[in-house]
Amino acid sequence: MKVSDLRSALELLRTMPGELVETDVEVDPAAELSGVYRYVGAGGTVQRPTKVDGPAMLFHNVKGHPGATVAIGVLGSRKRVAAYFGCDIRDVGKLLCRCAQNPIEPVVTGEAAACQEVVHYATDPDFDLRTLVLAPTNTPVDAGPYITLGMCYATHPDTGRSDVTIHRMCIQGRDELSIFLQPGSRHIGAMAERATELGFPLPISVSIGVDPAVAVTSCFEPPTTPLGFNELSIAGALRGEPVRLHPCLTIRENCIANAEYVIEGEIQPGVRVVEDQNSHTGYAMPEFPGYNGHASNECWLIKVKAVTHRKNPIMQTCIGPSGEHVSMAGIPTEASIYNMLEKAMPGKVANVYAHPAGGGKYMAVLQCRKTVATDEGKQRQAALLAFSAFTELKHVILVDEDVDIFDTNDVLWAMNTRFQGDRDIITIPGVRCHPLDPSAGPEYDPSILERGISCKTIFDCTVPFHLKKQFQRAKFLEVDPKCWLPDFEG
Ligand SMILES: [Mn+2]
Repeated sequence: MKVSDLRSALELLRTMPGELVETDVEVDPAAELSGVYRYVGAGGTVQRPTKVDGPAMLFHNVKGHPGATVAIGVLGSRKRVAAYFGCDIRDVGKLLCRCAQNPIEPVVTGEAAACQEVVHYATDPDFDLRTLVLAPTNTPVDAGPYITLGMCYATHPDTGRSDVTIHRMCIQGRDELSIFLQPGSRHIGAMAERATELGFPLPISVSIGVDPAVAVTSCFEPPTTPLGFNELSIAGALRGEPVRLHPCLTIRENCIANAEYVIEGEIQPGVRVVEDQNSHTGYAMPEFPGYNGHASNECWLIKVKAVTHRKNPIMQTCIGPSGEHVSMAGIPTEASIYNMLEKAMPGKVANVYAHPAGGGKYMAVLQCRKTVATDEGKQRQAALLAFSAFTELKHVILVDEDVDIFDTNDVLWAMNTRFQGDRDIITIPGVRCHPLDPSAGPEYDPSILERGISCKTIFDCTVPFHLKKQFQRAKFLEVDPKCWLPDFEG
């Protein structure tokens, strides 16, 4: 079954038992919808109880938005992501790594685009983003309705190179969206800063509800995708054909032709707005580490010129701290770390897992291969390389090849039987990591000079090479369980 857009991805899910649930019961997009999905399948770092690897969900009856559907959790499990990409769950990171090395650039098509079946111009007096775009408010204290899975697409004013990145965007008024661009960001943010220097607005298209290949690859970051590397070319490589773009109607920019919704607008040069200007709660929305993000006073402003969408559009959304974020942030992280390790020490690290407990960014588990005596110590070198490949990484757990890195029980088993705290923990304090880690700041400990500075730590749970014989796991007789249970799936 070929996946090329959100609808074909949902069709694939319908063929997989237990991966998609649907409801026709009315739901309020303001806090209620996310409240429901928190129990059904959010996982990740979300408040417990929640369901890890629960199903994706469709809400067909959303208060105030007749005819529209909300899809949530589409990327919420590694199993689903692997199915969209047609690979084993253990190989998703490696597959993305290969695709990043063999990109296929997107193409602009002249054919009628599905995303423009219905068109609304901001010049129409009835135009209002709040009714046109079904954006949920995730918790009662959020700044407002958020577009959480908008593929922001813009072009650098100097180089003409385009970039796709996901940013949090809050609906602020009838034709106004705030967009949070991390200061010093090397993608869309750098383009907005350059356009501001030149004194003109930056055209931006926001495509929502797209092929999962686009959603995941848009989360690649430097050094794998430096400024000027269009991540849509990795999605193209994943599909073996270019992503199809279509010209927008009101701005000089393209959008993703088969998206469910497209918002066309311009980032206003030099204008900054308060993110919670309507709610005054002080919060933005829940972020991937599992805590409420603080509202920014420095959001950029997008003046919206048009909204286009399919007939009966499907709004795709996610919960910030959910397993879905892990798929999007974590899998490209794995690809970037694996890429770096394969270049520096080919064959010495078998696989990488960006663990959900770190939101896909803070923690990685490396499966190390020690085959000769001189491999001893290379596992720690691998950890250092992983830290340099991905600056936001805080904890690296090293295990041997006989440990299943995707099975947390097995990783913790290695920590319990192949690790001594006083000799196998390596700490590297005072390194810039990530500002959303609440323990990374001077109030936590005066030795931490600034917010976002952390102690990077290696937990070496590998067996010292010379002791390998003494650490053989108890072996069972090799059998085929299907002889006893024909439906058994390992
Ligand atoms: Mn980008």
